[in-house]
Amino acid sequence: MKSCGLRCLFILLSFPFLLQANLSPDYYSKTCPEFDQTLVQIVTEKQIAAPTTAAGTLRLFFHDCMVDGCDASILVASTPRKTSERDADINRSLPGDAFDLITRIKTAVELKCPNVVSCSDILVGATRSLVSMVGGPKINVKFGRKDSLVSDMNRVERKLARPNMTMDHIISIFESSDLTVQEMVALVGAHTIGFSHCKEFASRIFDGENQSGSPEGMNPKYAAELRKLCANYTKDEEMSAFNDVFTPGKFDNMYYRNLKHGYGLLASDHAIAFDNRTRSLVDLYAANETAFFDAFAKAMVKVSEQKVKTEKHGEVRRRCDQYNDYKG
Ligand code: HEM
Ligand SMILES: *[C@@H]1O[C@H](CO)[C@@H](O)[C@H](O)[C@H]1NC(C)=O
Ligand SMILES: *[C@@H]1O[C@H](CO)[C@@H](O)[C@H](O)[C@H]1NC(C)=O
Ligand SMILES: *[C@@H]1O[C@H](CO)[C@@H](O)[C@H](O)[C@H]1NC(C)=O
Ligand SMILES: *[C@@H]1O[C@H](CO)[C@@H](O)[C@H](O)[C@H]1NC(C)=O
Ligand SMILES: *[C@@H]1O[C@H](CO)[C@@H](O)[C@H](O)[C@H]1NC(C)=O
Ligand SMILES: CC(=O)N[C@H]1CO[C@H](CO)[C@@H](O)[C@@H]1O
Repeated sequence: MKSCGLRCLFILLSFPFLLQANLSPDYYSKTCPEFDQTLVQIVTEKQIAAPTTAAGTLRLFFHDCMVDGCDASILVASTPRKTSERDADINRSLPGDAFDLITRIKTAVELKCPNVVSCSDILVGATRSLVSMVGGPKINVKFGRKDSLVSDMNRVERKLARPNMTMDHIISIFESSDLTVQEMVALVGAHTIGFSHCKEFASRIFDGENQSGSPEGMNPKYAAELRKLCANYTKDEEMSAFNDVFTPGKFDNMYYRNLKHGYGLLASDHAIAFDNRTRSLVDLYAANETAFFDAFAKAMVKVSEQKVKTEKHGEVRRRCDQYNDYKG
């Protein structure tokens, strides 16, 4: 006791923080120096071969991280006894290319440094690289997450917004994950890439008294095009429309500019441009792409660091779709 003095005091005071995961940008620099280069190489190949990968992976990231933190729980396959997160109804349309990408990176990284790099870190790193690859901001993420020991579909429903929810409800969902209205508006800017299946917006264009007109505030020509595209959607469930009709593959601020002119695809997209709690932020990001990029990158880092699993509550999965103690 005599020999430690101030140092002991410091250790005691910092004890609560020591229980948190120790994330760092160069977490793997000693244990797996090839991690970053391997990841970037595979991400690049995949994005060139399948350009929808970026949007699919970004959405996968968001769905993983919103439900109990970024812990790769979304990657776990259901077993006969338990339906996992990725098979919750809301996840049914999560894209195969993104799952495939994570599997490829994991396989390559395991060959170089077995049992070191977590699946959650792979998903976070891949998302970061893809966003900047398609034109978005540099997101300074850290690593050192562990993968979850549970994945339960019942935890999904309360944590993810749906397009037909009221703005009050959507805001409360983000707030329950400690995200502000400002962070919510910035994060939804992710809809500058990717697409949505017709069923997600069909009620806007087909239902109600304006079946042959257009829903309140939607550009009428745009509505007519969507009705044509989705004419068969109940039979052909794959039919989908770009979230950002003008620059669908580029990460830019066009999403916000679209909203103001009635080119919002989902009801929730349209609503944030007109609700008085969110409208001024939409105006700001529509006018200033740098402001959007800064806010998006910051909010993504926050999402990526919430509720991270430590050694005690997680593991480095050997296979991203199975817990290490899986017995079949
Ligand atoms: C108001 C909150 C949100 C709602 C209601 C919402 C809803 C949806 C829906 C219904 C789709 C279409 C899915 C499909 O048909 O396959 C979609 C796609 C997408 N969402 Fe969201 N979302 C929200 C926020 C976010 C956030 C915060 C992010 C990421 C930071 C995000 C990223 C994406 C991406 C990238 C796609 C395209 C996926 C692809 O092309 O495969 N969304 N969203
Ligand atoms: C919203 O959509 C879901 C399916 O996507 C449906 O189950 C639910 O009833 C809808 N809610 C409202 C209020 O329309
Ligand atoms: C239907 O369209 C008309 C004309 O565009 C508009 O005045 C009316 O508010 C719309 N009704 C609904 C329920 O959207
Ligand atoms: C709708 O489906 C029918 C039969 O499956 C097909 O003949 C028709 O071309 C489809 N229309 C569109 C717009 O996809
Ligand atoms: C938003 O509008 C409601 C009424 O529609 C009003 O009570 C509230 O003060 C407004 N809030 C802001 C921030 O303008
Ligand atoms: C755009 O936003 C950035 C970042 O917030 C800020 O530094 C810049 O001054 C803004 N530009 C304009 C023209 O307002
Ligand atoms: C419950 C359900 O429909 N689950 C589906 C989730 O998505 C996968 C493919 O991504 C399907 O195989 C499951 O049937």
